[in-house]
Amino acid sequence: MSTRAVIALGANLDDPEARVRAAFDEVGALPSTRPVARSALYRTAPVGFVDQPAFVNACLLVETALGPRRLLDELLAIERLHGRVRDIPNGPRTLDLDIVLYGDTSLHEPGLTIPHPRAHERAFVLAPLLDVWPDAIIPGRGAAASFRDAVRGQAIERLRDTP
Ligand code: PH2
Ligand code: MG
Ligand code: MG
Repeated sequence: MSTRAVIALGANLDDPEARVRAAFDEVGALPSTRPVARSALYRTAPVGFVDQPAFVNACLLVETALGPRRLLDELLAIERLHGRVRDIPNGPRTLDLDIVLYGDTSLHEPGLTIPHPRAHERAFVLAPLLDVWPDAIIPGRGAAASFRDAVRGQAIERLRDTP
């Protein structure tokens, strides 16, 4: 049995655009996982810790038979392949891979909250999410599209259509 999951990709160090492109391939090649749709790439202003370079953000829709915890472990391994160092919370990174949605699952465990708790308030997640899954429902919150207006003021720029 497979589940539709949305992975958010983000990078702002060491050729972020190339890293996000590579990560589309790497996540899509995970075992028991099939890539379904890639979003456009977006250049986005940093949120949270603002004194850092602009990000490149995107989303990948997959169908996967991996459970959420196994999927997270695989994503963290890909981050490590990209030399991810975790020092400043919300700080600069070569690659960040977050599970935004995993079917209609809601779960809250140490190190893993699904749906991503801030997805609905961040344009850099919502815009690419709507590219790959316009009808997506964020469990406990409602239609992803219903939050579009609320994030309209946030600085994001469509860099490139679906690569
Ligand atoms: N990720 C964060 C914090 N801030 N800002 C942008 N624009 N894009 C991100 O991916 C991002 C962020 C923590 O994961
Ligand atoms: Mg993140
Ligand atoms: Mg993360």
